[in-house]
Amino acid sequence: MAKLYVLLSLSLSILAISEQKTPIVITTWNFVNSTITAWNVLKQGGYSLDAIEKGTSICEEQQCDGTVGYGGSPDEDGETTLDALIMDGRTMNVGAVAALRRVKSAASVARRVLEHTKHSILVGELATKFAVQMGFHEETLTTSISKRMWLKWYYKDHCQPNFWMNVSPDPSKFCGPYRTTDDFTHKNYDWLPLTKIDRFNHDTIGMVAIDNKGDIAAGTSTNGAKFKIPGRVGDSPIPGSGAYADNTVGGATATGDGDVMLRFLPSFLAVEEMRRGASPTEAARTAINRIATHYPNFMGAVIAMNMDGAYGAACHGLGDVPFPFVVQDISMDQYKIETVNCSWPLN
Ligand code: SD4
Repeated sequence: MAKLYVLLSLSLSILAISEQKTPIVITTWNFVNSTITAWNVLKQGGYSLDAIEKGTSICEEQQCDGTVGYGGSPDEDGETTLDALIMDGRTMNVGAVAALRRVKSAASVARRVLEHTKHSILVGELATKFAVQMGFHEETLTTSISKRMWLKWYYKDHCQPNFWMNVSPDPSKFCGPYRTTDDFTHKNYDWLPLTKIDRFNHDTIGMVAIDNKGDIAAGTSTNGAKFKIPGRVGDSPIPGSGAYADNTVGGATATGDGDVMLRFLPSFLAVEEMRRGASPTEAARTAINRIATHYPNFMGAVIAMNMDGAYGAACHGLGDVPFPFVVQDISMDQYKIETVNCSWPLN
């Protein structure tokens, strides 16, 4: 009997080892370098929050496809501003910055908000002041590329497309200052991506990681929407929208048309669906479906992961282009790029 018990528990533990999925990190789009960086933290027994900060920071430094970090997505005034979030699923603590000006390391500033304040989100110029107090360097986020992009939009494209609705510009100009009018001439921006999304036009980095202590963390970093109205805050720094993590369930992160997505807190919804027993894929689909019901033209994706390291994703509005995300877990020798088709039926 004792022998049988030993044998049984041995085979159960072998089963457990072979099914081991954590530590694990998942990352939106194919931001491979960020995934590798986060994985290196996890592999060495590091903390999930460190993996998220380091992984997203690399994307900021490398200006991942121009949509993360400095020198991308200039606003209407030509300035690049940054949004970032970091969430600790062990403590449910959050740090975030939104519309951060003149500081490159948005993810690390978000981490300082989490660790050195009782607040959750700091914004704009005053977030910059906080960052400087925390020892961050202030510098321009404009590059020759972002400057050229803005000059073309302003002078050649006459400030089109833009995010205004029901307004008209000064009659002598193509662009602002705008005034409200019922008889507006500007075309509404109907939540179509400004440019076709392909592998060279990626979006926000969102990451979820579980470390070898079983603690989960999630985070995001982005330079937001191209030619946004100055002061705009997207979904990425909003807890429950850009990302969410809860040690008792799992985590999720989102990318896409942030102004619309943040109205639905898709990351929170995905986590809550998993709490109710949904698989990560089902949970991500529910979150996407909720948005699509109201905004059939929106573009976005959600990736979700439970505490066993099972993960899934859903997306919408990318046309025939599948949505890629990167995964690395303890069972893999190397990261893996997964894709999900966006044309699953919306019911
Ligand atoms: C934003 N969600 O600021 C971000 C950008 C993004 O696909 O992910 N776009 O709206």
